[in-house]
Amino acid sequence: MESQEALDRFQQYVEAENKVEAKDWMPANYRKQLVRQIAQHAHSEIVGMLPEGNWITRAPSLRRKTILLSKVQDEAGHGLYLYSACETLGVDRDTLINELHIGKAKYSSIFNYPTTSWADMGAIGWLVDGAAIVNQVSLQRTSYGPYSRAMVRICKEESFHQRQGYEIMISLAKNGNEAQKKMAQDAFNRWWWPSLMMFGPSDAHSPNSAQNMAWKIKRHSNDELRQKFVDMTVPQAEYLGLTIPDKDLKWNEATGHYDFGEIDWTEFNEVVRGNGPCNKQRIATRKKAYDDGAWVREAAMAYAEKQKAKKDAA
Ligand code: FAQ
Repeated sequence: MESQEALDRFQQYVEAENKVEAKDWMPANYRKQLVRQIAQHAHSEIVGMLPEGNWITRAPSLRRKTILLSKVQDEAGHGLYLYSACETLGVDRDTLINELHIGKAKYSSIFNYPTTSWADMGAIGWLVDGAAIVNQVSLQRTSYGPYSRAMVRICKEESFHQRQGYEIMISLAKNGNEAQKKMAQDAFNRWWWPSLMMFGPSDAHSPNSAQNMAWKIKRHSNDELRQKFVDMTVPQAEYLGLTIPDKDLKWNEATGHYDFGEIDWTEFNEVVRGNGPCNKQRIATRKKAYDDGAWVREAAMAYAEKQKAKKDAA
């Protein structure tokens, strides 16, 4: 049973901007919320490799291929930092991965959309990594130390990712021929709204926000971060000469922000429930990769045991 005194002391500790470390006392629900969010984040990085992985063999040049390959590998690294951060809270990786495979753990809705043209690589880097950075820069100040430190490292890499995506968009939308401009606009039309959905439900419908903001797990609300992303991205789209697929989007002089149209929450909820265009395919691919990799895990364990036995015998 957690005493009110311990809970109050914890609250004061996080309010004073102290970091909570793995061995510190923490409320059971704080631990549970962190495992939920960090695991969802880790799964997103790993499943997030799939839409772009689809284009590695079809990149238009050797330069583009090597850049995309490195980017996708970086996402795997982010997944590993995050699984490690989650393990510091006392859950093991096999449990987390199993929860993803059986549909118990969520991952970001964005990775359930198909990548149908090369311009999607530009749109993902620019918009999806761009949205991820807005969210993750805020999370650098999260109250849990291992998560916060993972975010600092991840953000450095994500900013490269965002720039490589924008550079693809410059080549296609600004410097490209008519067909390339059309391809860039089509990718933008398909990725704009799902990118806004990445920030989660509106604040009024976000059950986890109030407590997690109080504990400083989250530092900004879903709507605050979404607005920040819109304000940052609209001028970038204008520079590219792209049309924002939202007839309600307009600058609001009074608020100093862009107003934008209503997100299709029915679509968002369907995708989160597992009924997006690619949900089944994504999980099936992950499960197959995991099963196909069983021999690698077994070999690594056998090697570690052999080394340990040698060391113990010496
Ligand atoms: N998709 O109460 P809230 C990346 C769920 S990384 C699916 O507002 P919360 C890098 C939510 O889990 C992208 N589910 O939840 C990359 C909750 O469900 P539960 C991932 C969503 O946690 C780039 C329920 O709805 N980033 O992209 C989504 O306070 C390119 C109620 O929502 C992170 O995970 C969604 N979009 O706020 C990789 C960042 N939104 O568990 C490859 C860390 C909400 O109660 C290529 N996470 N849900 O059943 C966060 O900041 C937060 O968890 C939010 C959601 C903001 C995502």
